[in-house]
Amino acid sequence: MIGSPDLEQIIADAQRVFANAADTATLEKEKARFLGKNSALTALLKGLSKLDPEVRKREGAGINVAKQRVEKALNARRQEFSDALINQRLAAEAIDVTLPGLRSSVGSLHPVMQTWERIEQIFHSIGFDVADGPEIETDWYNFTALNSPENHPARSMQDTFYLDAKDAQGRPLLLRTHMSAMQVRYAQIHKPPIKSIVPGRTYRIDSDATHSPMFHQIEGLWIDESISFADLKGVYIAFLRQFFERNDILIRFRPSYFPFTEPSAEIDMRFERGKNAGCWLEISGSGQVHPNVLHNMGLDPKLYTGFAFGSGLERLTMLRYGVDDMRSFFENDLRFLRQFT
Ligand code: 2NL
Repeated sequence: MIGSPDLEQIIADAQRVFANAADTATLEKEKARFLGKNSALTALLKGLSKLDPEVRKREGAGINVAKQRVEKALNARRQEFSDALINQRLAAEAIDVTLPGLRSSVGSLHPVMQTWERIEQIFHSIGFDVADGPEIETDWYNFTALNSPENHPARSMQDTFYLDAKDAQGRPLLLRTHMSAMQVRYAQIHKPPIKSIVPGRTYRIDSDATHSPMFHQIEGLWIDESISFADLKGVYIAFLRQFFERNDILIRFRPSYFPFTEPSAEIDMRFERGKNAGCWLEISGSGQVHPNVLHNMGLDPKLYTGFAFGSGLERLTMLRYGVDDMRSFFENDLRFLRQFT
């Protein structure tokens, strides 16, 4: 029966049906039809028992060959499905080694911090020591030592952030309103000549386009046997020229009042060329250290004199980069901040 039309038909049917199976589930279902218990091939094999041994042997061999060809067709289709699956996976998981790597972006210093570091570096280069101290101060260091009378309006709750807590001596604690408090601490533990700058965060109840409740201040102090306003002028103009990286800067002193200095002056500056040319800008407070303050530092006012100044870092940064609203520094808008990287 080898080559019998029956068997050839079964093989041809199986080959066609397997080849047309759309997926593995269909293929495995069709396998039962051609090779399972109720298939034509199984029926033929069962029928062999009724035949003579001679005939049975010959026909059995033929049926087995047919069965092998059906199985071969089945396995070929199975192989096609598993190849397709692997190829699909390979395509999906392909790695493009030419793509740029993923890397986390590098941050940068806030513009006010850049000003801070720049100023430290400039003053350090002309012999000033850099100091830092507590943001929570005592009433004594922030006001009393600085010759601010007990009933001075700057002490009122409106102008300052007071803490509920008190210090060990029961004295009121507050957020420092200027860096002068730290200058007093510094002067108490150093001997003249005292040449220090103290940059830091300061706090006042003040909030509009040119004032922020927290702002950064840098204060400078130089005390020795004969330090005068002339030294202040020389130091400050040298600082401004380095800070703005230009020489066409003029400054002027405008009489003012601070409890901790006498005489006191505002320092105004002016660019001779370019943006803002000819326009006086208030840039710092300054003065000769008041004798009472020298005394509170533990220094003899008859022996020593000195100058001090206090400048806002935000203000200096605004002028250097042409920023016109101080609040931009505190909004954390990356589109603004990235301009300073
Ligand atoms: C301001 C004004 C100023 C000082 C700060 C000072 C420090 C000591 C003694 C005397 Cl220890 N004076 N500092 C002097 C004059 C003005 O700052 O409000 N600037 C933003």
